[in-house]
Amino acid sequence: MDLITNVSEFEAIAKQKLPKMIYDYYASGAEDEWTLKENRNAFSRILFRPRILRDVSKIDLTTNVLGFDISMPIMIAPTAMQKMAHPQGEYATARAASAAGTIMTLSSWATSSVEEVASTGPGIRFFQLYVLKNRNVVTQLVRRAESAGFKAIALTVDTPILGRREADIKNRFTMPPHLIFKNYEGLDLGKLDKKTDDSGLASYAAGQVDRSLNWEDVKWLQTITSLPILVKGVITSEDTKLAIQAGASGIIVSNHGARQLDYVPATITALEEVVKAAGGKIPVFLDGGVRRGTDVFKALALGASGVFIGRPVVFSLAVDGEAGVRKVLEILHDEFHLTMALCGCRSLKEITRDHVVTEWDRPR
Ligand code: FMN
Repeated sequence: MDLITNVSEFEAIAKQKLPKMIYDYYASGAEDEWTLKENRNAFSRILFRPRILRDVSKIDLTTNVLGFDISMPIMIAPTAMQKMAHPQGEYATARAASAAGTIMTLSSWATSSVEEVASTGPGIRFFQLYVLKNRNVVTQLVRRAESAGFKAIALTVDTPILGRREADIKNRFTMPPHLIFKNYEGLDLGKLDKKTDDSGLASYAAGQVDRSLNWEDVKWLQTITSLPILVKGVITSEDTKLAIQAGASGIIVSNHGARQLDYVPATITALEEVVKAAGGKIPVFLDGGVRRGTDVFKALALGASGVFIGRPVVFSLAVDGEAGVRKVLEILHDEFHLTMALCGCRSLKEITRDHVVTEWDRPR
């Protein structure tokens, strides 16, 4: 691992180490994977306008998210079933996030429960919620997350039905038999169906996820928890306004790592529309394709309050467990620090729209 110098290198090594069915599940996107490529490519259409001679001998990367101080604006997105990548799975991710002083978001479909993740020690953690048809299960789980010390709910709103991930269909994806959705242990919901003629996860989601989810439910969620709610999966100004009206405490501009609707824009392209509609009322975060410190800077310059990373976590887990995830967070931290220095910014507040020029800007 000593020779790894950037985040993307973890993927190639993970591909060699993981069984094909598991690697494909982590790596793939929906249908033509146009959005998957675009999530990365769009960052390359944003260039810097660095400022020079600004005394960058001291640089402060710290920030505050929903009232919590963290070391850098780089956090961990929820990704399901991390024990497929490494036996320590979510435990390793939680420890790495906490060592780096940043936030981990635990998936509803994790292979470790909210209580188990809490038992790894102190750390600021969010819980990602899939709303199931069985609202009793949802209510109990949200309350368990709250009691286990989780600080916010990231409500995923882009998945009424699972996107068509062709690799999973071809592989007849299913969770290895020794693993379960640990948050649902003891309920009838812990396991994926045995072999289906489809993706096992797609069939599971079709059976359990509540497709009737709507804005009223965002209000309902606030009646069962006092935790702040981040709406994860907004990419338009219209929905940003509705999220604010529904009482959201923040928005995550996300296309689910390009695993849901193909041919939606890259999140970095959709970001400014959402930021403008939010009008500073609530913070806007971004995930999707963040692999470089320069990507983090670009997102902040376009108005994000922070970013989340998904695949780099599962790939680095596969390479070296907790140490792998620590290394990914360290590389991104150091690259972001460097970008700030070379752009002449000493704190996140100094990062402005004028530090970048995008392909969609008018010529200056
Ligand atoms: N998003 C959720 O809201 N809940 C999940 O359980 C979940 N599982 C995921 C599993 C995998 C393997 C991947 C790649 C993504 C998953 N996502 C899930 C989406 C991520 O939270 C995030 O939006 C996305 O991975 C960010 O893009 P990136 O992978 O390019 O960083």
